[in-house]
Amino acid sequence: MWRRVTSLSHLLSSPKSSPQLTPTSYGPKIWETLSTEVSKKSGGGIFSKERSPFITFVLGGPGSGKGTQCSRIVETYGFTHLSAGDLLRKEITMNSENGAMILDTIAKGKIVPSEVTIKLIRKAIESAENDKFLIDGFPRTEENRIAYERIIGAEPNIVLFFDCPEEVMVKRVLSRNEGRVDDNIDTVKERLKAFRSLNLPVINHYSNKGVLYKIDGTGTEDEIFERVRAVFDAWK
Ligand code: UP5
Ligand code: MG
Repeated sequence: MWRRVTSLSHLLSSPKSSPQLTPTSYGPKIWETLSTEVSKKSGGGIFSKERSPFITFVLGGPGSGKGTQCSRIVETYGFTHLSAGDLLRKEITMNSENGAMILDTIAKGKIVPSEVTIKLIRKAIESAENDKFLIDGFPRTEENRIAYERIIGAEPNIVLFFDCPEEVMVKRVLSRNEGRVDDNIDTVKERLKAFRSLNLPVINHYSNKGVLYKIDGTGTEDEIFERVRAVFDAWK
C-alpha cells in the first residue's frame, strides 16, 4: 500500500520545501506495485472497482512551471500527463463546436465552463490505458473542483502546488514566445487575477485535506525537479 511517509510532513504546505529524503528508487517500475488509495464519491464517478487510478493534480500560477515539471514526472515515473490548457487549445485548433468560445475565454484570461473542460478530461482518462495521471492546471475554481468530484468521482491522491513569485511567473510567460494567445501582459494580469481569486481557494481546500505538497517553484528546472522527486519517492 502506498502511503505518505511521516517524514514527508515538512513538505506539506511548506513554502520552501527542501527535500531531506534521499531518493532510493525511481523509474516507472516503482509504480507497478502501487495499490492506490483513491477515495471515491459514493454513487458517482467513472471508475470501477477494477480501475483505481492514482491521480495527481498539478496546480500553480501561470508560468509556475507546471507543464515543465509534468514532463519530467512523466519521464521518471511513467504518468500520463493531461494538461487542461492543452486539451482546450486542441479544441481551438480542431475548430470544434466550443472552439470559438474557448479561444475567446483563454484570450481574456477567464475560465472555461466546467462541463466543457471536464468532458475533455474525462475522454482523455477513458482513452488512456495508464492508471497514473497528472492533471495539470485543473481544477481552476471551487466550482471546477466540485463538478469534477461529481462527474469523475476520484479524489486526487496528491496535489502539487508550484509556489512562485508573480514577477518570476510573468517573466517566464512573456519570454516563452510560442505564440500563445494569452502570453501578453494584459492577459497575464487577468490570469494572475484569476489565479489569486479562484485557484487559491482550491489550493487551500487541498491543504486543509492534508494532500497538498507546496513546492518552491523558483530556481532551475533541475532544482525544482529534485523537490518534486522527494514527494514521489516517498510514496511506497
Ligand atoms: N520555465 C519553466 N520552468 C522554468 C525554470 N525553472 N526556470 C526558467 N524557466 C522556466 O513554464 C512557463 C515557461 O517558463 C516556459 O517557457 C518554460 O520553458 C519556462 P511552464 O512549464 O509552461 O509553466 P506552466 O505553469 O505550465 O504555465 P502555463 O502558462 O501553461 O500556465 P497556465 O496555468 O496559465 O496555462 P494553462 O495552459 O493551464 O491554461 C491556459 C488558460 O486556459 C487559462 O488561463 C484559462 O483561460 C484556460 N483554462 C481553463 O479555463 N480551465 C482549465 O481547467 C485550464 C485552463
Ligand atoms: Mg502549462
